Formats: sequence, structure tokens, C-alpha cells
Amino acid sequence: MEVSGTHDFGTRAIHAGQRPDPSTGAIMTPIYQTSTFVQQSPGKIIGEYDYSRAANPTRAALEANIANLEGGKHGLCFASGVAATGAVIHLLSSGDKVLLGDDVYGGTNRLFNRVFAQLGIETVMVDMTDLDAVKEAIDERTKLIWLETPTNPTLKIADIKAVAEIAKANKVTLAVDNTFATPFLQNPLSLGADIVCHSTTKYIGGHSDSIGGVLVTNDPDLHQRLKFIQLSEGAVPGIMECFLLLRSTKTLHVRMQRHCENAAKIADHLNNHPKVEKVIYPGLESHPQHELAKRQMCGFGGMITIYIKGGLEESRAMLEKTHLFACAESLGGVESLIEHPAIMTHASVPAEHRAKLGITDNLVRLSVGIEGVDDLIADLDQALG
Ligand code: P1T
Repeated sequence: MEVSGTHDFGTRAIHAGQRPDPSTGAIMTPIYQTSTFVQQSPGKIIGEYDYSRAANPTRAALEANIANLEGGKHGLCFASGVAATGAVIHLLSSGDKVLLGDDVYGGTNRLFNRVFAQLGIETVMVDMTDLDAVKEAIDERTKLIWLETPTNPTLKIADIKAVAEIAKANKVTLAVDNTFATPFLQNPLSLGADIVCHSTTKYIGGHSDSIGGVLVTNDPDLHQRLKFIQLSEGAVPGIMECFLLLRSTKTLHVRMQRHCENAAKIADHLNNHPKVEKVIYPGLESHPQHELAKRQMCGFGGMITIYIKGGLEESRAMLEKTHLFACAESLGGVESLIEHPAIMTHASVPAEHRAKLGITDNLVRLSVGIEGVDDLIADLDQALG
């Protein structure tokens, strides 16, 4: 069935980019587990495909599906979220400058500041919630703004539309990492972003069983340049991974509703907990960008960050005691996870930068899953108690 942007998200999640398999009528896109495609004669291909690094029917169905969910025309899948990020950075040349949000996934920070810095691409980190600081940091060498919102792990919300206006006025490309929000809650392209990035490892995959990334754009020129990088660098996902993700996107809307419901209840509960110093959740009125989150997102997501009373000893004790919340890196799966950013996901961020952002020893990040919420609350209570 052809679905357009006017269909409901759930309808698009299930049908966009999908069609019965032309050779058998199989309703599910088959796993075209093949590296190559036979040609009738040199250069005369039978269908649309010649080699799976360039394109593969299972991957093409996934790329079309996620592009549709983001309200974009073109999707490109990668072997991981950081591979997708790297592809965007490869649009740049030595001497170019990037504005990077000051609070981003530790691996994103590492990629910009330690890998691409060696190639002469300069990264300046800016608090993207401060629009004057964004404007001031731009100069004639600035070619890319990399914005993550909500941020990982302190859940700051930046105004995508306002940053997009600044980017446009200065002819700078704006890429938004939409991993924490998902296309169900936020669509950066509709707010003026040029590129949307996801680690599909997280909510899009949703079952903690695959690593992947995706880029979506409406700009045909950017798409062609990124596709060339995807083909040339070859950091493409395996076909089985694409199939797993296609299965996952069909339930993204249902999972996200439950992630949001559970997280809202847990944030409220922890907000009144004697062992918790502070709760950061975009849905709480106390969140500094709560009004912006209400405007820009259509739900507040499944991530909660808390400062517990005490220090490393108390954090460690809590993370050792939870049963349902598994102590592990990553997020966005159906099962709840708990982690300690300073030791785990953001260990590669320099200690003084972590301190500036408030990534302290008593900061704990929760990825709230879709289990029964009362069980999750009881688990946190016993671990804190
Ligand atoms: O792990 P990978 O699929 O390469 O995705 C990288 C990535 C990109 N963007 C954001 C916002 C992310 O959170 C991540 C990965 N994050 C974790 C592994 C984590 O636990 O925070």
C-alpha cells in the first residue's frame, strides 16, 4: 500500500516503504541475504541492484520506511549510529569548523574531538540552549552544526527551529541527532534541520539486539553526497540487521507511548523520593526547557536522569541493587536499563568537561522500559532504600 505523509504515524510505521515481495507475494520484506546480483551482460543489471554495499532490497525497504517516519524523502542506513555521524562529518574538509552541542553522547564527542580533529576539522562545543552563544560561535569557517536534543545524559532541550534559522542565515548545515526523541516524538526536518541522525540501536530497534544508524534528508544534493560516502566507506548494516529493524519500526509508536507513560510516572515518583536530590525529565515543570519540550515534542520520552543523594558509593550501591533495571550501557529497549554516565557512557569525555556539565558521581541515567510500571517503581525503591 502506498502511504503518504497524511497518514497516521502508526499506519506509516507499518506500511511505508513496504510492499508484497514481487516474486512471491510475501507480506514481509524478505531477508535478501546476498552480497551480489547476477547481471544479464556486463553492466546490464536485471533489476535495480548490483552489489549489496551499494544497495540491497531489504535495506532499501528500511531506508524508505524510516525516511517516511521522519517526514523525509531519503534515508541511508549505516552499521552504527557513530558510522552515520562519521558519514556526515565526511561532508567536511580540513580547515572547516563544526559547532557541537556541549552535552552529547560520549562517543559522538570522541569522534569529533579525537578522530576528525586529527584531519584538521575543528570542533567548538556550545550550549545549544543558549542561542546567543550559538550565533557568536559561528564564523566563516563554520560548515556544520551538530545538535542533539534531548541531550545525553543531562536531557537539555534545544530549540531546533531557532537553531535552524541561525544555521540558514549563515549557510551552515544543521544535523540533528534525534535518537532520544525518536521520529514519533519529534521531527527535526519539519523544524528546518537539513539532516536527521539516529542510532537505530536505541528506540528504533527497541529490542537491544542490533547496532545501527540512519540519516534522513529532504535535500537531493545532500542525499547524493551522503550516499556516495555510504558507498565509498562501506559502513553499511548487515541484511539481517535491516530485517530486524523493519520488524521493530512497525511497533515504534506503541512502544513509545508506553515508554513515555512509564517514564512520566517514575519521574513523578522519584521527584518526591527522600533519597533523590534532583530529577531531570522534560515532562516535569521543573525542567528548564519544559515549555519548549511541550512545543517541540509530542511526548517527553523514556529517559530520566537523576542526582541521587550522596556520591559514587551511593550510586554504585544503587546500580548493583536493581533487578529489573539492568546495569548496562545503551537505551531505548523494551527492557529498563540503568547506567552511570561518568564511569560508563561518558567516560571518554574529559573529567573537567564532565564536571562543567554536571556529569558527577551521583548522576544516574535511567532508560525506562515498557515493563509494568509498578514493578519498576518497586525495583528503584528497594535499590535506593
Ligand atoms: O552505539 P551507536 O549505535 O553507534 O550510536 C551512537 C549514539 C549516537 N547518538 C546518541 C544520542 C547515542 O546515545 C548513541 C549511543 N549511546 C549509547 C550507547 C548510550 O548508552 O548512551
